[in-house]
Amino acid sequence: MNENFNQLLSKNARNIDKFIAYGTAGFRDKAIELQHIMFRMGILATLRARVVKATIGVMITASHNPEEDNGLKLIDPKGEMLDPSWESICTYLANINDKELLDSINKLIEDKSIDMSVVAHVLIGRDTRSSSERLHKAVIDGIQAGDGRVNDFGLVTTPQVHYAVLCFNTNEEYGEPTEVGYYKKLSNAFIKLNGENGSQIVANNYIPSVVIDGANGIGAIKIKQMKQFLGNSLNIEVINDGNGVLNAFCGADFVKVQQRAPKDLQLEVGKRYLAFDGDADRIIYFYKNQIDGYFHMLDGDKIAVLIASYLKDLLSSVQISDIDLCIVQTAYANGSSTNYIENILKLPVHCVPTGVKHLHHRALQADIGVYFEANGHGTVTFSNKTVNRIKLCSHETSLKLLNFIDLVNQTVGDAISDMLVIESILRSKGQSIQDWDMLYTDLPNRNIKVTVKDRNVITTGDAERKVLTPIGLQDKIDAIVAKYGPNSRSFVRPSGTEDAVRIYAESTTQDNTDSLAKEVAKVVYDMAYGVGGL
Ligand code: NG1
Ligand code: ZN
Repeated sequence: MNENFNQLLSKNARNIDKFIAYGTAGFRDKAIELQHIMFRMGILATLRARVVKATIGVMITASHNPEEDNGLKLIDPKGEMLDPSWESICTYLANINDKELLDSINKLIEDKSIDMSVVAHVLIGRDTRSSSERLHKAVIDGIQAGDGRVNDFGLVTTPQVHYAVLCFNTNEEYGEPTEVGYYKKLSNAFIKLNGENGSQIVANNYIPSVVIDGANGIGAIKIKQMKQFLGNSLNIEVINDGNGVLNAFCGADFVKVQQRAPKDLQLEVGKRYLAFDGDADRIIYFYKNQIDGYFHMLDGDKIAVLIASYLKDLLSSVQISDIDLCIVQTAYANGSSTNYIENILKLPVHCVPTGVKHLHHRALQADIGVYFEANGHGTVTFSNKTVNRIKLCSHETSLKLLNFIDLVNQTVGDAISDMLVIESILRSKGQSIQDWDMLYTDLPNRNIKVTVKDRNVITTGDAERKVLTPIGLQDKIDAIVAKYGPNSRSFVRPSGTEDAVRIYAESTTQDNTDSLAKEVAKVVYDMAYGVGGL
């Protein structure tokens, strides 16, 4: 450790005696409680970098959560989420006393036989939260305490850090590990697919203009920077671009959970809208329907279906048919989407627990894995074998596929990349957002949460679709669901990012769905507070 270790430690002392765990998306809590965690994770990042002998990433963000929250995610060498086997080490280091810290680090070095002479290269980025700058300094202190080398990306989106980590670790084969490199790679691919003057060219029902709700976050800043690289290929208007409060009544999470447009936005028929979340790794599309005049939303499920059906068509036109193309979802996927994928698209669909790491991991097992959480976080992974097969293919459409692959940020869900992917597909199909929406009709659904004393009393199985403990809770949920008839479904699970239990319900009408969600929430509440005999 660095000779100034104690000095750096005292700058970032642990003043809060509260347990915090590395959850679904790393650490996430009130920003004022995170200083010591950031410092310790900076140290840990240097150790992880030495173990894997590669560049590691750190992103400071609390994504779609409120401005006063913050968080930290660690990014492994291929740009993927931290290896789950290290999550317990993170949790352990985050919760010990300052006095135990140095000994614990030395023990970890010994246990894992970490070669401290290896150069530890850590790439770091942060979002626009007012606390992010201070917390970012704490991570840098940690990296210095661990004698690591910092590569400071400053203000960036989460997917930009994932992208850059992979670029470093592939010797730039994946792209240039800079922000400009990111913009160039994506813009070049988009322009090749859509034309330099795409913004002037209407393709049947496709109009080349979008309105982006930037959630008052980093995505708004970055898409504006990217405009100069995209040139005339797409018309982009950005709203909620930083003048308001981050994620407040706007952004992808607000639109998805509230099932309505961002506050103060008067939707116009014929316009295509989309919302990013606070760190630009989620995207949700929406519009005002010409026929019924209502707000309609196209979520991660509909995005996955659009992308998978497009890829299926392209693969068949280049005559590559024996490819394992699959879609990965979570229990939150709308039942209509799963039904459409299985029965109309006729593609395999896999359900995994919530959290991108689970989806990403399953997608990597396929030749082409399309994965999306219903909340709009997702991407596509292509195996090297598949990319090589497409490269060897002489059919002219294969070039289109290769450009498409370049447009995808394969490391993680990326709102900017996903938007460009979706826009390219809609243009290629000559479709409006309304045409796309007509693929299937979502079952009415509701997502609510109940605050409980200890969310971890609930454990789940079957990809979170069934409660294992407390015993008896699942029977109660089953009995409630049965009252609502076919196509009704509900499940509960402890959130990995908030002190809450989430309740999901789906049924044939919105009224039934809301009442189903409330009934299930009530049994969870009663269970948590000792009412109802569980
Ligand atoms: P939790 O709080 O574990 O439900 C939420 C999202 C996840 C994921 C993480 C990380 C829902 C229902 N859950 O996790 O999908 O995106 O945040 O941001 O949307
Ligand atoms: Zn996010």
